[in-house]
Amino acid sequence: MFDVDTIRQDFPIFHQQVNGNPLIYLDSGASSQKPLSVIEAMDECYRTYYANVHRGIYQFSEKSSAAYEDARKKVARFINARSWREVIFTRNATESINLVAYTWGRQNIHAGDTIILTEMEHHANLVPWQQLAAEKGARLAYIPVDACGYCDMATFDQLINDSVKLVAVTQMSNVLGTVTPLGEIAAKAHAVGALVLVDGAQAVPHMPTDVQAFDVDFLAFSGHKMLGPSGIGVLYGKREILQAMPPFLTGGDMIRKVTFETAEWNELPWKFEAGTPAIVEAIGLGAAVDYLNKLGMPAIRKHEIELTTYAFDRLCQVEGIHIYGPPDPTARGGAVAFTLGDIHPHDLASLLDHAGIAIRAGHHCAMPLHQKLCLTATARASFYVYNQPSDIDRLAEALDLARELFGG
Ligand code: C6P
Repeated sequence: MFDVDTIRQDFPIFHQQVNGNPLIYLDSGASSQKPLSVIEAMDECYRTYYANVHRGIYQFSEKSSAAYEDARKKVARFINARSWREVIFTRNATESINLVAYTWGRQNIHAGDTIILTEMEHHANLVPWQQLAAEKGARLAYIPVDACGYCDMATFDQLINDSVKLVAVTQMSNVLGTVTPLGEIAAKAHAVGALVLVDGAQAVPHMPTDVQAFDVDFLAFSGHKMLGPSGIGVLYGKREILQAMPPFLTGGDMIRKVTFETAEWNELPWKFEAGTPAIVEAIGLGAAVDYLNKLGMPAIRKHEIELTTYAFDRLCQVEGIHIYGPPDPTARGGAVAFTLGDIHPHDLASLLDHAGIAIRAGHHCAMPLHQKLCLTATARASFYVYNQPSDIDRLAEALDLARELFGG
């Protein structure tokens, strides 16, 4: 059984009150809270064995290096990569996607090529491709999102042809919650010789991930949304593709040999990790992976479906609410964007904050999607392992109160 009361005991942040109320944290889509095991793993490193990695021939450096590389192996197993060499540590999902755009993209995208995205991409998986397309004379095409928030796969079938070199899609929308049909997209993209990059920033923390089952070429995600610290992200890439790519940043650690004239690159994954990496953050991410594995990713997904089902039932009782995205909780994640009458989402968020309820309001870095929905902003509640139905009750009660106050 998924025991939220026990799980909450592991998160020090919930041992306090906000304005005299228990904290109701409904913004894990932006960043998750951290369990004690993550905080302690990082604290232990700083207190007892911290040193730079891959450099020192002394005990602490060897221990730090082993812990850093052990974290990589945990991440590789977590996403079912064929090898730990396919896991590159970056700062976040944004940097992971930029890495691909600047290296593979600059090498492989040419004038007349097409890059397919969806209409619900986060700016992190949109702006780098806009930049690349403008530089190379390539074209962006979008899989439309229908009125219920589902991908229009019939249009995808029309878009996919020999000019397509990359399909870069979110696995789960941070606004609509929509889960993208990755298997179908990857099969059809590969059939025309295109590569598939998946923005897993919202999905990897919330459901089992298997890069081999989906046969994706690149997967980008961030540690801070999956109980780990900020400052650490992951780029997974198929080994043969990573091997053929030029490096992203150059400098220390990513080289094998340097002369006054030239340099040879290190082997994978270090070829893409120039300079001193986020050592302690990687160790924290490893501890987060341990924690998620202990709960079990299938159980985490089940809990999220149950919470989302409850949220739809309960929030729909709030007069004037409009919830965006697929109504089927099994076809979506637990990011629930909504509007309440004509109350501005920022006003809603700040009113809820007084009651100790943290939600996000704005365009959630998905401005084109909001333009399509004819909205400037939405309010968004997003759930994770420490949320429970009573959090949604509190949210619904606060929204009722907001409607009375603002007359929305
Ligand atoms: N979305 C949200 O509140 P970074 O910032 O690099 O860790 O993650 C970027 C990112 C990429 N893709 C998706 C689908 C995302 O949701 C995010 C981050 C946060 O929705 C902050 S804007």
